[in-house]
Formats: sequence, structure tokens, C-alpha cells
Amino acid sequence: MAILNILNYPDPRLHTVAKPVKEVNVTIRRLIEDMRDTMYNAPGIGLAATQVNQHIQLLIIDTSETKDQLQVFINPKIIAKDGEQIYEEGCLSVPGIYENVTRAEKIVVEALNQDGEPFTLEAHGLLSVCIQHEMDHLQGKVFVDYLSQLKRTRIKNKMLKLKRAM
Ligand code: QAP
Ligand code: CO
Repeated sequence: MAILNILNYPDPRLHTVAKPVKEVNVTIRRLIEDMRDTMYNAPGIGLAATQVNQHIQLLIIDTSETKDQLQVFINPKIIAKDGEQIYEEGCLSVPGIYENVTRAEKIVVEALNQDGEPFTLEAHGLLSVCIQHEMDHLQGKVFVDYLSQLKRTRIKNKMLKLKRAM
């Protein structure tokens, strides 16, 4: 069991674009285990490899109450989206900040699971928001990038101030 370091906004490494995973091997499976421990420890409901400074297309999610329903998405692709929803989002890389973001209500996503097998999933509500939020990380995008310049600057300064106080 290993708890990985989570990059904090405004770390420039959070804007790295992730590369596809070529092979779901033992190295990837070990990273998934460490990301799972890191997410449950935080605690969080979603974590992208980008946030632990691994720039590959891998994300994990568990939106269950019981924290025993881990979902792994490798090389995810959104093949359909529909509708709109507004959700107050947070992020383990932007601790203490929660802001409304508008996203698609329904998505259909294709990905590989931890065994390298392809699957297709239709997601709504929180799970849909979470997948879209984590997939943004793989493109180097953080949810605060959807906010106004003014809000983003305030959040940036707050985060830098917190870091200096540590
Ligand atoms: C992304 O975020 C998400 O500020 C996952 O102090 C969040 O797990 C998608 C967390 C909301 C959809 C809706 C945040 C933990 C966890 C914090 C998280 C904090 C401690 C965030
Ligand atoms: Co996040």
C-alpha cells in the first residue's frame, strides 16, 4: 500500500496532456492500486493519473457510499453526450474549493478496465460529472479553468498562500 503525492493547483504539471496506455501490464496494475489507496485515503471520489504526476490515460472513480465499487477507466473516450447539468465540483488538486460547473447530463464512454478488456458505459448524474471531470485532467484541464478569470486568479492566490503557510 502506497499513498502517492497529489499535485496541487496551480502546479504547471497539471496541464500536461496524457498519453494512451499501450499495454495494461503489472506496472499499470500497481499504479491503479496505489491510486486507489491514495483516493480512498484522501478521501475522494475520483482521481486521474495526471494528479499523481503520471501522464497516461488512466483514471479511477468510486461514487458509492460504501467505497467498495472502484471503477477503472483506461484510454477512455466519450462516444456520445446529451443534455446539461450543473454540479458543485471539487478536486483533490484544489483542496477546499467548490464551484458550479456545467457539463453534459448523459455520456456514453468507452474504455478498458484493469484487465485490459474493453467496456462501454452509459453514465448520468454524479458518475457522469465525475468521468468528465477526470477525463479533463487527462487533457491537462482542471475544473477551475471553466471559471471566470477573476475567480481563477483568486483561487490561484489562495492556493499559493496555503502552500507558503505549510
Ligand atoms: C471530482 O473530486 C469531482 O476540496 C472528484 O478538501 C468532485 O474527489 C467530480 C476533495 C465533485 C464531481 C463532483 C476535495 C477532498 C475530493 C476537497 C474529489 C477536499 C478534500 C474531491
Ligand atoms: Co480533479
